[in-house]
Formats: sequence, C-alpha cells, structure tokens
Amino acid sequence: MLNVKGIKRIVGQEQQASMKEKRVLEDWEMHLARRETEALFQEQPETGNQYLEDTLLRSYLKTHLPPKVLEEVHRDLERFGNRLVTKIQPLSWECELNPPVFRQYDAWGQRVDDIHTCTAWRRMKEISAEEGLIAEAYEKRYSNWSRLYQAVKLYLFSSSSGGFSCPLAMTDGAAKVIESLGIPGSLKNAFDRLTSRDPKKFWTSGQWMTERRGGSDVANGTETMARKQPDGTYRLYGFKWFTSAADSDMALTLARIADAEGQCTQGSRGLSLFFLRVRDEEGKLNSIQVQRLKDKLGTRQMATAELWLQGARAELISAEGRGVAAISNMLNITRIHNVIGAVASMRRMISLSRDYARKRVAFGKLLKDHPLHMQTIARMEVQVRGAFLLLMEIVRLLGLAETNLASQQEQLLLRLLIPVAKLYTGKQASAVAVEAMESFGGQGYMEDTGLPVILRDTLVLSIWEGTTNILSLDVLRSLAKSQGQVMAVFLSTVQKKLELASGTEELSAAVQRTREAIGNLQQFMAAVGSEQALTMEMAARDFSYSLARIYTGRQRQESQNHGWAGWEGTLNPTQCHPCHGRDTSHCPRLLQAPVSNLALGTARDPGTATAALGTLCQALPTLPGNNSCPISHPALPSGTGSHSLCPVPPALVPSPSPALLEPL
Ligand code: MFK
Repeated sequence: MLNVKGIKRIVGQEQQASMKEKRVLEDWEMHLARRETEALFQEQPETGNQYLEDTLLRSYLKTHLPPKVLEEVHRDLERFGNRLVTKIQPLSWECELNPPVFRQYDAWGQRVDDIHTCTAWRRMKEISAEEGLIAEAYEKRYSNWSRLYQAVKLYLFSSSSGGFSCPLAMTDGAAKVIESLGIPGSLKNAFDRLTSRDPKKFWTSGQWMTERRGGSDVANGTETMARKQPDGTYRLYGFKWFTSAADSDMALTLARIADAEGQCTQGSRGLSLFFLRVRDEEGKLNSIQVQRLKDKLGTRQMATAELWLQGARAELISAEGRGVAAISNMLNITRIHNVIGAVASMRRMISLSRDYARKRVAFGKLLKDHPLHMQTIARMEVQVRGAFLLLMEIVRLLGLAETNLASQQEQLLLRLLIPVAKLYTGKQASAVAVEAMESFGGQGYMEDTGLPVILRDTLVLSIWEGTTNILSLDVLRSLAKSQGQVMAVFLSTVQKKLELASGTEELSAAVQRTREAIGNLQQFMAAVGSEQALTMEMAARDFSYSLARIYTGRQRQESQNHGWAGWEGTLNPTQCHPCHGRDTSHCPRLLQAPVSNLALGTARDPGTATAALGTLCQALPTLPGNNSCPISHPALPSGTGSHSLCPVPPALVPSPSPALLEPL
C-alpha cells in the first residue's frame, strides 16, 4: 500500500511538476516569440556625411587648396556628402539587388541582345553627369586642382555608387585619350558627351582590351582584325572576352589592321586603337552580338559581357601600330580610379567598423572599450591613411601635368607612382576588407548586411586593370624607359621630404627607419645592376611594395609634420597613476587613448596617434621569430602578414621573403 501510496504520490508530484514545466516552457516560448517581433538584436552600423566625417580628407584639402577654391569645394562636397547618404546610397543597394539581365531573343524569336539594367543603375548615370564626376577634370575650373577635386568626389561616390565607378573609370580614360589626341573633329561629339553635365547628353565608355587568349598579354592575345572600308572607316571582326559596363554608349578597343591579303602584323606593333559606337541612333547594335553576361564573384551590379564584333564600324584614332601606347593614357587613368576604389572601400569598411564599435556591447562593455579591438581598427586606419595620401599625391601630380605645370621630375614620378599605387592599394584593400569584416563577428558574413558585397567588389581591384605582377612589371618598364630616371626622382623626392621631417622629434624613429629602407633599396639596385634582368623580374613585386611603403611612410610623416589633421596633445602623464613622475613614453595605459582615438577617427593628431600605435607595440615583450619591425608590431610573429601596417616601411630584401610577399 505504502508503496502504492508512495507511487501515487510520486505520480501526482510528477504531474504537478510537468504542468509547472509546461507553464515555464510556454512563458519562455511566449517570451521568445515576443523577442522575435522586436526589430533587431544588434544595432546596425551606419555612416553619416562621409565628407564631414573624414578628418584626414578635410584637413588635406584645407592645407593644399587655395582658400577661394577650398571655400567652393567645401560647400559642394558637404552638399554632395548629404546627397550620398540620403539619395544615392539607397540606389546603390537597389543596383545590388537588381543586377543586369540579358535577353538574347524576344518572344517571337528575333535576336535582340538586350542588356536590361535597373532604374537605379540608369539613375546613377544621370547623377554622374549632374555632379560633373567626369566633367570636373576636363573643365579645369580650378586649374591644377580640378583633377584632385574630381578624385575626391569620385572617392566619396565610389562606395555608394553600386558599381557605377567602373563605367566612370573607363569614361574618364576615354576622355583622356581623346584629349591627348588633341580632340580631333571626328571625336568632338564623343568628347563633349563624355565630359557633359547634361544627363541627356552624357555618354559612358567601355575599354575593350581583353580577348579569349588572355587579358594581361594584350600584345599576343589580341586577335581582332580591322578591315579598311572605302570611306576610310574600318570594320572590326573578333571576340572580346571581358567587356565591362557593356551597356556603355561607346568604346575604345584594339585591333590589327589587315592588309590587302588579309595579313596582320603580330605582337604589340600590330595593334592600333579604334573608337566605336556600341549602338546606332535607333538603339540597334553596331554589328555586335552579345554572347553572354559574365558570372562574376563581385561587381554584379555591372554588366560585363562577351561580345562578338561582326564587322562593327569603327574609326582608327591612333597611328597604325601605336595602339598600346595610345591606350596607355586610358590605362593610367583607370588605374588611378582603381586606387580611388581601393581607398574608398577601405574607408567605408573602417567607418562602419568604427560605428559598430561604438554601439555593440560584448563582454560587458562596448567594443570601443576593448583595447585589442581598438588596436586592430587603428592598424587598419594606418593602412587607409597611407593609401589615401598616396592617392592624393598622384592626383595632385596629375593635375599639375594636365595644366602644364608639372616639372619633368614630377611627370616621371607620376609615371612610377601610378602602377606602384595600383598594385599596392589593390592588395591592401582586400586585406583590410577581410579584417574589417571580422570586426562585425558573424554579422560581417551575412549577405543582407551588405558587408560581403563590399568585400566581393573589393577583391577585383588587384585583378582588373593589370594584376599585381603585371603592374610590378610596369614599374620595371617605367624604370627601363626612363633609363633609371624615375628612380632617381623617387629617391631625391623622398630624401628631400625626410630632411624636413627629421627636425621633428616624434618622427625621428620613423625617419631613421625610412632612411634605412632607402639605403637597402639603393644597395639592392646597385647589386642587381650587374645581374640578369631575371633577377630584377623576380624581385619586381617586392621592389614595388618597398617603393609603396617608402612613399606612404614619407607621406604619413609629411602629414604629421605639417599637421594636416590638426594637433592636440593626447598624452597626459597625470592620467596614469603608476607612471606618475616616471618615464611614461611606453605606458600602454597612456598610449591606449591615442590608439583608440585613431581607431575611432577622433584623433586630433593622427600622426602622433600612429606613432603611439607603434610605441605601444614596441612596449610589448618581443616574441621569438618576430619580423624585426621596431616601430609597428614587434610582438607579432613573422609571416602573420601584418607587417605592412607599420607606419614606416620595412627594408627591401632582394629575394622573396614571407614578410614581403603580402602587403598585410
Ligand atoms: C573602381 C575602379 C574601376 C576600374 C574599371 C576597370 C574596368 C575593367 C576593364 C578591364 O579590365 S580592361 C583590361 C585591362 N587590361 C590591362 O590592364 C592590360 C594589362 N597588361 C598590361 O598593362 C601590359 O603591360 C601591356 C598591355 C601594356 C603591355 O603591352 P606591350 O605591347 O607588351 O607593351 P610595351 O611594348 O612594353 O609598350 C608599348 C608602348 O606603350 C611603349 O611606348 P613606346 O612604344 O613609345 O616605347 C610603352 O612605354 C607604352 N606603355 C605601356 N604601358 C604604359 C605605357 N606608357 C605609359 N604608361 C603605361 N602604363
């Protein structure tokens, strides 16, 4: 009985317990259900007016532009910054969600080859004209500063453009080629349209260089043939394998002119440059068939197509056999646009990381209060600052060259810095985008945050417009063609600036380090001078990275020396009790504030904050196998890939070494 009673009691208790459990479970489920209807578990990172928030950009303009120009430019950029956040940014996302669609045949079997783009994409084209994103550089309202002003607008536009930066790059390149040819009468209409501010008139251009046999080896890969017509025009026959922004109005392209027997000269000397309209006035394709759209990893907003040229009518615009030399004007412009895209995507990722760090709580405090997180962002900030200053230097030199104000030395420097900057910032941007993505945790990996789009679009920057190795060889080409003069100008420019910076105490370690790097570079060049060209080719990438690091190191030192970003002392010894009255220069507690300020973009003096980042790392105990960088991060083992975060460049070593193989 007892047992039975006991059992009964147990059964009763179990029933009661399970009802209680059920109620708890129901409450819990209801609670979860309620939570599901709440808007967000985490706050979304956002950015405001990107011009107003970019302290380095604003202080650079303030220091460099003449006051009258600055006043007008500032007003326009502030307005443009607001337009970007409120109107253009939403269009950008629409472009991503509505990629171009290709329809080869209509319902009745007619071949139409229609590339349908979304309204947001077409609106981007109108906005580009309204904002004078190409016009600004050619109107030269501000003389040599017009090019820099245009580049700044493009930099702000780039990460909100939904991929429209690509057609703009090629449009700018085409306008540059036509301008460099003296705007012949037959190309006047095209030039006016490419540089128009009227959305109804504005044209974009393609740059069709890549064929089936390869994109880099243009000299041997180009099969397209040009047949002269009785009226002096040409008809082009060939297959263009990768034509970006295939919805453009016109294109510049390379082809081989066939003689009466149909024979063509092979190699680079057989290539000539042609202009063609993609469609006629009625919208009919110019004897071109669209084979298909490319299925790309990124830049999906933009139509890239394979095109059959089946007698496309074209106009020869270079001297016969001078096609590569003529299109190199376009290449140099699109490569600068590539640098703009790289700096812009780094800036965007860091701006979002920063905002997130101010909102996201983990382990009981905001991310911005975690020193390691701030150090990671600060290192990225050092990268983007160097890249930005390098970009500004290039567009400043380009502006001088385009207004006949550049000395021969400045022209040589420009020729060298374009491939150096393109190859270096392309790699930096991918590495920074990946690093920044991590700062959002799992959210960074979610498609609907838009962050993976930025990463995917960034990855192409080291590939198109010449891969890293091709650009490294272009650096060697510029050396060879100038018989070493570009290097002489490079070294004398850097050394002159170092002289100026050497009087500033905080910069002495950085200046010393840069001098060592230059010494190594000179030693390397002296040693390789007597070696085979193969040695130089093997070292071309490391060599180019060294040039980029030395030049950006110099630029950063200059920016600090001239206070391009303003200055207010950030180290206050009294804040640190344990250090009080002693040497505080390596105190992590004190250095943490400037590093956080650098990461959050609130540093009044980013140069000093960058130095603090280096000193902070210096204060950490050295791990075995470090990459012996005394400034940036001696605590990290070699091969971790973070060496280039160093505010001053590492030494060049002639043979490939793990520390130099990757920019990050
Ligand atoms: C957000 C950013 C958006 C960017 C938009 C991108 C849209 C995507 C469109 C594309 O991807 S189009 C494909 C891009 N393809 C390339 O970039 C080709 C890469 N290959 C090279 O750059 C090769 O180095 C090159 C084709 C130029 C080599 O050709 P060659 O015929 O072997 O060149 P060669 O014989 O060394 O040089 C011929 C002439 O051109 C020489 O002049 P001279 O005959 O007077 O001596 C060179 O000095 C000159 N040249 C070559 N590159 C130059 C240059 N001049 C100035 N600057 C340069 N970069």
